[in-house]
Amino acid sequence: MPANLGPEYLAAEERYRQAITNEEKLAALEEMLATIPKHKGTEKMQADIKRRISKLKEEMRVGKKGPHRKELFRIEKEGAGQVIMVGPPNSGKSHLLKTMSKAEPEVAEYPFTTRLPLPGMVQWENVQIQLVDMPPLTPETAQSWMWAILRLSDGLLLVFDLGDDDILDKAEELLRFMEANNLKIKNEGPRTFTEKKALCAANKCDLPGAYDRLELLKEVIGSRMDIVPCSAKTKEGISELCSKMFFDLLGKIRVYTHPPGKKADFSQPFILDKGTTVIDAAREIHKEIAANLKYARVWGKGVFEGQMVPRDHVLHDGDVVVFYT
Ligand SMILES: Nc1nc2c(ncn2[C@@H]2O[C@H](COP(=O)(O)OP(=O)(O)O)[C@@H](O)[C@H]2O)c(=O)[nH]1
Ligand SMILES: [Mg+2]
Repeated sequence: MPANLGPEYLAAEERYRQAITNEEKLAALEEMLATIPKHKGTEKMQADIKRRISKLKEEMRVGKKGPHRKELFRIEKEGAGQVIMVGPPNSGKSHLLKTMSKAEPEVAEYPFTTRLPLPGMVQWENVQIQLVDMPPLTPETAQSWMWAILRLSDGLLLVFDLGDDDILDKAEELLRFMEANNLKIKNEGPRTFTEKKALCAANKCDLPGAYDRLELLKEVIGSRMDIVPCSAKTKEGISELCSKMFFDLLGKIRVYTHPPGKKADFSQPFILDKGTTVIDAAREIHKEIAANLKYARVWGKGVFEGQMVPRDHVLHDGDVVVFYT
């Protein structure tokens, strides 16, 4: 009997072939099992997928416990989110990390100075963002662990050099190279694990002719992502870059809360996803609060001071919410 595999199954199977991490493999296998037509002709295939799932789960279980199987280049996430820098050599990735964090990457005029990923914490207002410096992403230098790191990240920061006359070619080359390696940029709507949000840091805006090249860059890639002109050297645009990383690339907001009758501590925000409702926020902050929530009051955007709001009220950056249980 022919298997008659549908497009959903075939797509999941393709994702399985392209998966790099165990989590990606498992997600794809489970989707294959869910979408495979259930009849006699596919019984062997179903059994085979089930076998692969349990083998992988066992590997992941053992790997987590044992000290030897740790993934070599997994970068432990910290702060509001993990942003990985991607770009051609010499665009100023290491210099940006040095300017924006306390990390001490090597910055040099000659290319290929950076050989390993280096994370640093960027303090912006009252939040921290993890920014990771990487070796350049070119066909000559890319290695499989680099793709894995990009896929596991929360967002990509594409760094280009506004002082470089070849900036357009280099930008297009990088995007093409990423697509050829199954990493697409997608800033709107739901994403699969081969699609990532991206923001562009158009670095070295202090150099002559930078703003003319910026206009050209906007024409070529501006429809696909936001572009922030900045300079690792003069710090121009760095604060806007951080704000866009937090609100747009990571899609986060800051919410403050305090027990009824007390004052809010504005140095201690709760970092939540954009679109979070009052009840979701309560769940993130304390399960017990969520379970017993009677009502909430909000001081902030789109409400009058201390307005009583329903559980599905959507919170905004800077809102203070007080839960009553
Ligand atoms: N004028 C200027 N030079 C920069 C800027 N950022 C980086 N550079 C210089 O560009 C060169 C390459 O920088 P680096 O951070 O090592 O590039 P990477 O290969 O992308 O990590 C170094 O000589 C830096 O000093 C900038 O904003 N303005
Ligand atoms: Mg570098």
